[in-house]
Amino acid sequence: MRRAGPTRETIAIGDRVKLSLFEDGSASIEELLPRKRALSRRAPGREAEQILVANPDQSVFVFACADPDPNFRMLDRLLVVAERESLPAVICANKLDLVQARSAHEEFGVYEQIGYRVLYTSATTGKGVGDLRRELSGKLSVLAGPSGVGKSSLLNRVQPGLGLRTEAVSQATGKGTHTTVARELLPLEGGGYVADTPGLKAFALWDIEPNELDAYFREIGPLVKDCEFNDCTHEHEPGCAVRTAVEAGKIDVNRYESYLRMRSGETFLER
Ligand SMILES: Nc1nc2c(ncn2[C@@H]2O[C@H](COP(=O)(O)OP(=O)(O)OP(=O)(O)O)[C@@H](O)[C@H]2O)c(=O)[nH]1
Ligand SMILES: [Mg+2]
Ligand SMILES: [Zn+2]
Repeated sequence: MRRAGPTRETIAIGDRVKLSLFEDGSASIEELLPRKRALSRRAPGREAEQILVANPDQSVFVFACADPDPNFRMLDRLLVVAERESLPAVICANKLDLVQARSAHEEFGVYEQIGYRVLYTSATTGKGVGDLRRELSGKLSVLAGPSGVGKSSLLNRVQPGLGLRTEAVSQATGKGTHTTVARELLPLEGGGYVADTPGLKAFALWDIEPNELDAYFREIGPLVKDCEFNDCTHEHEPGCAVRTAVEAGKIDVNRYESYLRMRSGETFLER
């Protein structure tokens, strides 16, 4: 099946397949069943889609409050893909122990205001880990985010015994060291599965047109009908309801900046 061609046909974790079973107990994959949804990106360095996890019920986007500092541009792109796929998204603000709780709530609170659940956690102190465990229970979840933010550490706290390898952030670069190398589905004691994934160096959008973006920004979509021009790009047109909302402080300036960058096609770059 790998030889069958484009990456769309490659099997990813979470995929459902049809097997032929042989008498010696081995099996072969005969058919890839249609995907309900997928968390995917543009494959680094190739014109192709790369499926990170197929058929997840929910995604947990993990970022550190510090060490490394949160990359909100990447979070915004992950959220766009989740919206496109109708994939429920939870945000996890980890390493809460490294910052003042108030500043973390200010930074990540922007996402709570537009309707996302944000879990404030520390894999070191255990804070918020119970909430994460409950969130994961009974579903197929994917944890995704940059390297070094504590995805594997959190899962080790959620379920001691998983024994996932973790590694300190590099002092030289301030970045994670890409410790987790394989995507894998881990069965949870409380039911469900969670996919630990290798830290993302980049998360570029695949197959999303600029004019689709309105619908994938929860705070922008509902305003578009109030723009004067129905093909408004929300960049410079007069009578733009989106820019009016940004100027009035009703839409976060950084989210708007993310929107403009995605619109202009700047989706290849990490920052
Ligand atoms: N202070 C603090 N350190 C943490 C926390 N969570 C994880 N760490 C540390 O951060 C480093 C990276 O943690 P990992 O769990 O390996 O990070 P990861 O996201 O799985 O990284 P990759 O597998 O490379 O994607 C380790 O040194 C952890 O001990 C936390 O809540 N607080
Ligand atoms: Mg890891
Ligand atoms: Zn507009």
